[in-house]
This record gives sequence, structure tokens and C-alpha cells, in this order.
Amino acid sequence: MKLFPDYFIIDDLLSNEQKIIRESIREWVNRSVIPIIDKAAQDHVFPKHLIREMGEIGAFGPYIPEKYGGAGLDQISYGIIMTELERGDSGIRSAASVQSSLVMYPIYTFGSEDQKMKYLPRLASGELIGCFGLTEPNHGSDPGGMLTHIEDKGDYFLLNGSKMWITNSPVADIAIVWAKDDNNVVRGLIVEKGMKGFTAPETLKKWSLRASITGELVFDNVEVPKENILPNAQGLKGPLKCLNSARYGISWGVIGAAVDCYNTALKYSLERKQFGKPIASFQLQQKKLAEMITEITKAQLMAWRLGTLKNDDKATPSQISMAKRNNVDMALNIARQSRQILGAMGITGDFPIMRHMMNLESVITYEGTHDIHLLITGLDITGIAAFE
Ligand code: TGC
Ligand code: FAD
Repeated sequence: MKLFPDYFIIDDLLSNEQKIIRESIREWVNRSVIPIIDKAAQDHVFPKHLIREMGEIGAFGPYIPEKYGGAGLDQISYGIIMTELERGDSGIRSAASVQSSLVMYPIYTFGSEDQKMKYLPRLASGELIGCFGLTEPNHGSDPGGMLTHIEDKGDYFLLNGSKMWITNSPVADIAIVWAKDDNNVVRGLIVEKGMKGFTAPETLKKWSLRASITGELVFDNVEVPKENILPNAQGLKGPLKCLNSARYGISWGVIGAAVDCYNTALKYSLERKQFGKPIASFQLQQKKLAEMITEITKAQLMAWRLGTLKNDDKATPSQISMAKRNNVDMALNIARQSRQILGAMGITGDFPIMRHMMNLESVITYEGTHDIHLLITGLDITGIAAFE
């Protein structure tokens, strides 16, 4: 049985460099993630030591130019890295998504040259950990309603407000924070750990993404130096552009989780006997497996094509929304079907399926919920916004 199903031979569409990248990340996930991840998730602990290792293997900002510490790779390579990481765990892929697409990307795209030189190489190496604060307690799907704001005090900006559900916030050295200015325009700021009035308490008791750390960002009269504002981001489209990059990565990443569930279920169904036969010999189980490989293949083709469009700078936000929505839903359904194939064994930590399934419940909600992405497609094809 192949470790990674490739029913439509997408391998032929990849360059040698992309295959080498895949092998190296795959090998790292097998060595550093798989052996520790069930315990980390059971214990609800973020394996922070992996951050430095991810920096070493080039998982942070792979498409950022080498001048700033990235690897200058293309978008398909970025997608392949996300797939391999999420085969290990969605929480590990989350850490890489946030660092690459939600922290390095905005600094690279909207930052000054000084900001790029100051932060990007240290984020690429994993010396610094970043987080991204858009969601608020009362504004999730509707980030345009945010209340967090900055006041121009001449020498500095006075930041007040709070953010919620922020991946990596309790361990982050810097936070990219989106806040409204005196003119009600959304701006991006680099807020550093240790600034007076800034705290990042952890969100506990999650049943999902237990090997990822999540928290709040609380700003109580934080004096943010003027040089920490991102000069080239104005309006909600600033953070939304970052989401395009992260959502694209997720559309690839979840294929890894789906494949891990499918492989586990296929292997188990060939070995487990009931009524004197392997359960894989029953039509009902074959239906599940056949549908899974079909859906994985469709998702792989969609992600690959989106990657080529992204490489040509032609991918639209709506195409990215469609791929994120379809592929996460695909992965969650496969996790649920695979869990059933394992019967009672499927609920234990001896197999990765239940962990993937619980993780994917967050993935289908963050970076825009399943419903919101449907409405984005609806808007694109009808021209009518149905959000309000
Ligand atoms: P709307 O009026 O439609 O748009 C405001 C401005 O933004 C532009 N725009 C985009 N630009 C670039 N990319 C996109 N995807 C864009 N979508 C919209 C738009 O053209 C407009 O520009 P302009 O020039 O006219 O000002 O905004 P709206 O307030 O009606 O909201 C639209 C909506 C609902 C689609 C959007 O706000 C949305 O996507 N909501 C979902 C929120 C979300 O995804 N939050 C994610 C938070 S981060 C996260 O979850 C990280 S998890 C990370 C991990 O652990 O992996
Ligand atoms: P709500 O917006 O309250 O939505 C609740 C329900 O209502 C959903 O089903 C939604 O689809 C539906 N709904 C909302 N509006 C409409 C509408 N107009 N029409 C139809 N249905 C609608 N955010 C960050 O900024 N940074 C992070 O790093 C980050 N990490 C996260 C990590 C985790 C583990 C989780 C769970 C979330 C994270 N988020 C992060 C927040 C995430 O982006 C939000 O949870 C998400 O955008 C949805 O917002 P909400 O939870 O407030 O749900």
C-alpha cells in the first residue's frame, strides 16, 4: 500500500525540486511529529520545541524571498509542505500557516523595508513566533465590525481592545493586530510581547486542536511605537489578503489529514476479520473506501490547479474559498467514515483518526466558516451578497 495515494498520477505534474521538498518534510513528520503527537494532544500541550525544527526544515515562509530568510519557493511547494505537516496534525500545520501566511506574509506584503529586515529572518528560522489577531469576542465572521482601535497620540498609537481564538498567542513574541484608526480605517500593527498593558491568556479545555495553543490578545492602553504600523495596509482587504494565502495552504493541508485517515482505514479493513472475512471484502466498506479515494483525488486536483493559478498570480479569492470549503469538508467526512470502519478502535489514540476528526472541526470553522465560504461563492456567481 502506498503511503500517499496518487490515483491520477499528480506526481507527473511535480518538479524534482517539489518532490525533494515533499520527501524531506515527510521524513521530518515521520521522525519528529508522529511519535509524539498523540500524547501531546491527549495532554493538551503544544510541542513548542517543534517550532525551531520547523524553521530548520524551511516550513516557515517558504515562498518569502531568500533575502528575508525564506526559501523563495513556488506556491505548489508551499501547498505540498502544508499537506505533509497536516498528515502529522492540523495543529502543527496551523503553527506553520499562521507563521507563514498570517505573520510573515503581511510583514512582507505591507511592511517597510526596516520591518522586513527586523522580523522576517527571525520568523523564518523559528527564533521568533508570531500570531495574527483579527477575530474578536463579538466579531468572528464579520471582522469589519471590530472594536479594537488605535488612537494617534503623536509619538505613538494607543491601542485598546481584545482578540479571541488566536492560534499561538500565549507563546508568541509578536502579534499582527488589526485595529481601526481614528478614521475608522482598519490598520495592521506589530505588537511585541512585553509591551505594557498587553497580555495573551491561554484558552483552555479545547476538544479540538489540542496540540496547538490558542489564546486571547488583550490590549489595555498599550503604547505602540509608530514605526510598528504596517505602512501599506489600509482597510479590511489587508487582513483578507493574508487569509487568501492561509486558506490556500489549508486547501492543501487537509488532504494530508484525509490521507492519513484513509490509509489507516484501508489497512485496518484488510486486516480486521468479522464473519470469517476481512471487513474490506464487504461492499458497504468498499463503498466507503472507494468514495474516499475519489474525494481525495478530486481535492488533490483542485489544490494542484489552484496552485498553478496562484503561481501565475491568477487565483481569485473566490476560487480559494471554494477549495478551502470543499477540501476541509472532504477531509472531515473522510475522518468520520474512516472512524466508523475502525469500529470501537477508531475512538482510541492508538490510531490518528479521532484526533484528525476533532482537529478538523476547528479547521472547518477557522479561516472563514464552511457557510461563509459558500456565501462567498454565492456572491461570486450571482453578484448578490447574502451576508447581511
Ligand atoms: P467586504 O465589504 O466584502 O470586503 C471589504 C474589502 O475587502 C475586499 N475583499 C477582499 N480582498 C482580498 N481578499 C479577499 N478574500 C477579500 N474579500 C473581500 C473587498 O473587495 C473590499 O474591498 P474595498 O476596496 O471595497 O474596501 O467585507 P464584509 O465586511 O462584507 O465581509 C466579507 C466576508 C464575510 C467575506 C469576510 O469578512 C470574511 O471572509 N469573513 C470570515 C472571517 C475569517 O475568515 N476570519 C479568519 C480569522 S484568522 C483565522 O481564522 C486564523 S486560523 C489560523 C490557523 O490556526 O491555521
Ligand atoms: P460566528 O461568526 O459567530 O458564526 C457562528 C455561526 O454562524 C457559524 O456557523 C457561521 O457560519 C454562521 N454565520 C455567521 N454569519 C453568517 C451569515 N452572514 N450567514 C449565514 N451564517 C452565518 N482568528 C484569528 O483572528 N486568528 C487566529 O489565529 C485564529 N485561530 C483560531 C484557532 C481556533 C482553534 C479556532 C476555533 C478559531 C480561530 N480563529 C482565529 C477564529 C476563527 O477565524 C473564527 O472562529 C471564525 O472566523 C468564525 O467566527 P466565530 O467563531 O465568531 O463564529
